[in-house]
Amino acid sequence: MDQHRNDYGNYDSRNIQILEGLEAVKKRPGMFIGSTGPRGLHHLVWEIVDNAVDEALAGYASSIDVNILDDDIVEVTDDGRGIPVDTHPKSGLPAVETILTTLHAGGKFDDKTYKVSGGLHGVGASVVNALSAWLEVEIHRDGVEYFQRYEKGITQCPVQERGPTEKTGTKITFKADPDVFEETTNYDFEILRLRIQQMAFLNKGITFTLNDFRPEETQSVSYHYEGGIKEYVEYLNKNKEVLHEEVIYTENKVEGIIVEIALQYNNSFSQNIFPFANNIHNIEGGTHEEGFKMTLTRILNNYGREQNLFRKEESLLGEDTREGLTAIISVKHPDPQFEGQTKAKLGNTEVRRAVAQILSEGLERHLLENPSDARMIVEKALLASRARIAAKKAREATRRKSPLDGLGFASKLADCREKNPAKAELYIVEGDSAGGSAKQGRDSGFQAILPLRGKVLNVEKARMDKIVANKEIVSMIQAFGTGIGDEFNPDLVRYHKIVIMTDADVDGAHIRTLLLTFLFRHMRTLIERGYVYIAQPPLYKLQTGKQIDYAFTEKEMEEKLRQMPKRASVQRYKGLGEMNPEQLWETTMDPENRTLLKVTLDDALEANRIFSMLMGDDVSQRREFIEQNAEYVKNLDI
Ligand code: 1YM
Repeated sequence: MDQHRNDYGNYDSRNIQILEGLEAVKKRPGMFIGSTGPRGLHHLVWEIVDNAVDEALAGYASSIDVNILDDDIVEVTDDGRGIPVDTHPKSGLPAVETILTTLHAGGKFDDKTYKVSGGLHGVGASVVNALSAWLEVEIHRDGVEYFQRYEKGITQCPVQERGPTEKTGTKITFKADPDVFEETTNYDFEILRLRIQQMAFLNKGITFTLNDFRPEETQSVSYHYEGGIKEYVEYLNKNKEVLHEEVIYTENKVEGIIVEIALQYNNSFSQNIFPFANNIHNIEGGTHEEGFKMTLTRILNNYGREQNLFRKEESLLGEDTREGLTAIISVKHPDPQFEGQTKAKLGNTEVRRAVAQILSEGLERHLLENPSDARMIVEKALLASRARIAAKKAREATRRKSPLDGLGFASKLADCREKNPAKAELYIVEGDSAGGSAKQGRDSGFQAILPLRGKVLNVEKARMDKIVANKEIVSMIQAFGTGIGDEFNPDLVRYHKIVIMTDADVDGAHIRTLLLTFLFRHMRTLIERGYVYIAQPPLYKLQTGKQIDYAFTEKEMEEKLRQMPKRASVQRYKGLGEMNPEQLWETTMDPENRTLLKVTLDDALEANRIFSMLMGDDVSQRREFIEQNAEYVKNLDI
């Protein structure tokens, strides 16, 4: 086929440019959508939804529907003005065809309009088109219905008029190209649902509907939050005991930047601040979060001082004012600059000022109008401050003096010889007997073993002074080398693989959840950097004569049993302790054979909610979750 021939039978320089753009996307899809794995696949949906959200934020659309159809087809509809179809002066093509076939022609069509919504990649609909086996657009605009179809990004027909219409809006239907998304083209309802719900929270007043029409899994959800992020904070605090009934909410626009802030304190000890820029969660924070923290500390100190709530010499540090805080900061900026390791940190310096100004006004007013809320909040921060000072001494004991130094009171660590963190592994093992097997079975060159004997503290219910008094936690902090609290420094971590190895029973699952909760609440960066793993010991040993094999699931065991020539004996491992050192090495610790599950936190907000639920006080919520997610909990724990 002639690469440069267009659909109207001839070719021109403009068409060559389009094809070159398409080729660039197809050659390096990862550059445009991050990956061609499941993440990249779902990203296609977000690119199209973002355009619909922009139309809604501009005030023209009120409903956005996402439908998953059979055969991995997705359909996104809005009730906005419809993408324009008139001829675009530069390309000489209809506007709709231009935005669907030209790279970077997304919303910045002319400088009058700007995209508010837009993912990390923010590459626009043309990339989705290029990476789709086919894509169809249906437009209802000015009383006429229009249609166009593309295959692998190439226009199949001129824009067609299909007759009169009463509605207005845009529908884009596409099928991801299986030649590009080789791993999978199957959409995960839960991934789509979570992000759509989040978009509904972040963009108040818009109705989002997600329908799964696939025959096996027909289901449907709809979200509409009149209160926006105020309702988001209520939702995040749902399983917690709140300190004041009303969520503090403030919103304004300065220098073209829209800022919305919602916050509410609960009686827990963890801080949960979630900053967003243009609907993207910035896990590394940035200027909006800095402006927020700075201002919160200043305002609460001022209030406490003015109301004589402090003992003399007393003042609040930032961390004191964030204990038990749930907050959403959402800014919408015409030209966001992202930086940091994951490009998920907001860099625009003017945002710091905008957030500071808007939070100052809103929070000061709320405190003055609600003196009982104000008192509760400042007193909670004061308690945190006093506990911090009390904890300081205890924490000093957790510092390692030198790597060779005896580890103080709690050392059960069997360290490895490797000193390069990138090559060193730490196994955290439940129980002394399993710890013993692991110590004998390991390769002491690069594998360290830390057996846990006592009960791991539930940090969800403990303040720092109690945390640093827990022997098991202290021995972990010492082994990691990172410190904790305001001294926490992930760059000092001594192992880039921290492997949790517990029994495959209920107690093991409980200990694992406690450990993950600790890491999530106090060492989250280690998880974000991909240093935390879960070991997968086998559940069964199959033996015929001298031949031994292992199975990790019941299904695998049955299958292997069937394939064995003679009758085999089956042993179900109840604990790690039942394996001898060689078996433990072979099945679970040998890098050549083992499987490790990496713990990821794709959605820190959801993980946060789940941890609060699993570890908090509300038993009925927890039971319901476990019943609904039994399989999931068994496999991944979070
Ligand atoms: C299902 C996806 O893309 N909706 C959508 C897109 C546009 C408009 C309306 C729109 C924008 C403008 C004027 C404007 C876009 N138009 C363009 C471009 N839904 C979906 N709804 N009229 C309609 O920005 O001025 C880009 S996106 F460039 F053609 F105007």
